[in-house]
Amino acid sequence: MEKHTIKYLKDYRQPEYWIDSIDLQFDLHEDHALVKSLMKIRRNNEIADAQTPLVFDCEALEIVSVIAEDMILCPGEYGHENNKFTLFKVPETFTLEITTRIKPQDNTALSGLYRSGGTFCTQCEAEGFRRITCFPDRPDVMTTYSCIITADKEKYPVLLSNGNLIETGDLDHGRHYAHWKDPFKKPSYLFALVAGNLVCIEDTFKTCSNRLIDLRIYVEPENKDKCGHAMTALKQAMAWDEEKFGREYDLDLYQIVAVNDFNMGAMENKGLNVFNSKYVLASTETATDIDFMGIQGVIAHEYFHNWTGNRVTLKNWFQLSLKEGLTVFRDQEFTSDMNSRAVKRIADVRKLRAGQFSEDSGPMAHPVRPESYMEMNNFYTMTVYDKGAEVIRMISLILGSERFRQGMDLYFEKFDGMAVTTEDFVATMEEASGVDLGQFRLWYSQSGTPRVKMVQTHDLQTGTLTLNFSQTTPGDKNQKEKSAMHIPVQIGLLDKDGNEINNPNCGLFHLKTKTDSLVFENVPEKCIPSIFRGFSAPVKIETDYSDTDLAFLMARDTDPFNRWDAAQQLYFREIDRLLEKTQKKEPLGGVSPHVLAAFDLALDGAHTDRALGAKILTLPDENEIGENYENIDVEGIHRVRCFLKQGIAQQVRERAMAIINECASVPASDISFAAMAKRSLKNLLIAYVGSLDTPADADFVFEKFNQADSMTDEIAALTTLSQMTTDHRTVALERFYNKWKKDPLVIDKWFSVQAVARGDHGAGEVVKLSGHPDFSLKNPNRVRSLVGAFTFQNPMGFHTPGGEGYTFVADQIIALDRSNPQISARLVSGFNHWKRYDKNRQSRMQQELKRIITIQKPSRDVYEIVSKALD
Ligand code: 0A1
Ligand code: ZN
Repeated sequence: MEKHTIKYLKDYRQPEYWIDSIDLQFDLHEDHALVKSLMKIRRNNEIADAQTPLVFDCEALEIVSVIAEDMILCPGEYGHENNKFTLFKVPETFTLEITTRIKPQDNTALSGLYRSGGTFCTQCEAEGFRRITCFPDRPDVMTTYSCIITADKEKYPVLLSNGNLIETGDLDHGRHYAHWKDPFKKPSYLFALVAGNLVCIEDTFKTCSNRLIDLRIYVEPENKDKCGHAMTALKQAMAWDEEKFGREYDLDLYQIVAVNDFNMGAMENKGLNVFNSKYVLASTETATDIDFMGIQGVIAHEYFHNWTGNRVTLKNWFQLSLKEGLTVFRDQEFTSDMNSRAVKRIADVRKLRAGQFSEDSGPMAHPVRPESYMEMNNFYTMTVYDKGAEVIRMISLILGSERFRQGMDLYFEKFDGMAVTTEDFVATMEEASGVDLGQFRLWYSQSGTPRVKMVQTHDLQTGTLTLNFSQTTPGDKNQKEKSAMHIPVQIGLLDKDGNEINNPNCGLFHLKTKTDSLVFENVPEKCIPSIFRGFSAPVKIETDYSDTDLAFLMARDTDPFNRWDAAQQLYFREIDRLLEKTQKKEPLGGVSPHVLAAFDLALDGAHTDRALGAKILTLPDENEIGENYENIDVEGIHRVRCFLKQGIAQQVRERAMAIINECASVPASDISFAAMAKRSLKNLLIAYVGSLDTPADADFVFEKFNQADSMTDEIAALTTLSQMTTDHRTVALERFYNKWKKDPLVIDKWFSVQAVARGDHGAGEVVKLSGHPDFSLKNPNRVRSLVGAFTFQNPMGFHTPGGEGYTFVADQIIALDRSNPQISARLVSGFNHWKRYDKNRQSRMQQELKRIITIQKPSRDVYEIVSKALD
């Protein structure tokens, strides 16, 4: 087996040579591309001397020529092995010209220069630039880039790169060229090039200092009418960053290109973002409200990177959260300001609990600032992104918004144009605020999710209410023993009527030791504490609330997040009770009256805030439920969740019908938040009704499907139908396919709907779909829509006791690993928690993991995840 080496943060050294400038020339052809790179190189005298060889990264490159200071070098005069290019002796400063030949048309890994349909495009983060040319491909080498692209004019009329367009012109043989220059120094991961037959929609934005910026979104001609929402979002993001963070855009041009084949969501290349078309293209016929929100969020995310990531960049990849955690925090705040803060917070916390908490308790657990990695692409994780954002959120809470802003201003002032670390960020926050974040730094270095327990003692006689807190974090491979964290707990007290009690100890409590108590005086009457308001820290919370307390908080808490969270706890408890019964083979009886009453009350509340109402009325999904248990009972969880959903549906059917009708009138073209809220409440209630699965309900949902005039309603009805036993199911799926077969983003949805439905029927349907002519392992979106959705969102199907689901996914992983290791490795994590299942499933999953790792030459990406899972 090939040995894959591990890189350690502790081994970080400065680069030995700086590249002050690079002039790139790309000659693009159908069967190859020639890349000429002319670099001005300067020794880093702080750590290198005349004996220090120059070592560049290179991968999958053919070196055509090397010229150092006008001298042509022959192959013996430089080294080229093990993905390194070496010059053994070089002067202090010199120019080096390297020409490489690459094959974009064969690049199925979608890293480096590749083709998506008829378009050439690049993806250089994290280490793709080395697949284009020899270079010190690390983020602390910051260079000024120019780029000349030549290509056939008819096939590739649009030629783009970073920065400003300097010149264009025609060449012989029907070719043409464009010359781009980026005035800002940048690391190689932010380089980008696009060449294709694209059209653009244009707009402008006037900055706070009255500069007019040209905005362009490039897409394939047939999609030109689907870019309006993305453009609106871009302008909203530009205005918001000026207002909230004082950040103005710096170039005169901002370009976005949408491509169909992309490994991730989007990429923040300087002045030339490349996007997965899923996060650009939208019309109300083809995109759901969730898609619209996703586009707004991702467009903003990439835009915000211009300051948090590009102008201030990373010293090394271990610091990834410096840009990603911070930028996610910024995009979350943006979305909150544009829509509803509570609803956004609930969505983010759900994602964190289901995804990041589970990562934190599995074999891939790592701190927000990882200490080692085998393959960097495996560390674009929820821990780095989402827990990273929580860490920034806690800093802003601890400092307060004013001092946080001062800290951010100082951060930009001190580090503009530099490559820095999370430590630089935290130290700057301390410097600007005077707040000690010493213990807080553990959030960056210690992995795992802390558990906080709160027990109340209330002496009504003395009027003393004490909240006794304790915290523990389970040990793992990163640290066997965990230290106590600095955990900010946002607290309020509610009297029996739901009014806020004004007590000096309300507000922010800093839990810093293993145990601590917070004592409230002058509380002579029964009251309910509301803790971790707004989810003030990314921890697992255990409390001594009674069911009545939870129902009270669900109905009355002034903090909307905690109203939702109380509902979740109430559902979890009910599910736990039912689960115990199934495990003891006792009859389930009925749903507890207090749960039904609480649900009914929440339906009342949904009239005033539909979006929040829809969230409160949504049951946790099977993965979220499973996350509460060390040993996961796949069938039990499925069974009791269905039981609970049907029990509720029976009880509220009449009222649900009334609300569904009430919400039916909203026009499809209305994508205001209020309109989206109506649709989400309506479709949630249709799903409850559909869960009853009677012929009459099936007719009702089928009618909704046929009447739908927006993709939101159409896909919602189709999803509900696809979980029912009715014959309408087949008709609807077929009708949907025929209607949308020309639109790949909609067909992705068609695959997903089926991938997540009917897990209790086994994996057969999904296996069959993988043979559908529209299924392909070449397109990452398609893989995610079928195999990803099945693996991660269909626990019953994936964990089919006979192991067919495991075998199917492992087959896909093995096949994909040869073409696209990044996407393949993502799927492996479906097996990460194999030790938490029953013996039969454990051994089947283990067997598949072993099969994957014993294939000939597994990629570094897949090898790292599988070996950690098996360890
Ligand atoms: N920096 C991008 C995400 C991204 C990361 C890696 C990629 O290729 C391996 C591509 C995109 C972001 O945070 O949006
Ligand atoms: Zn990002």
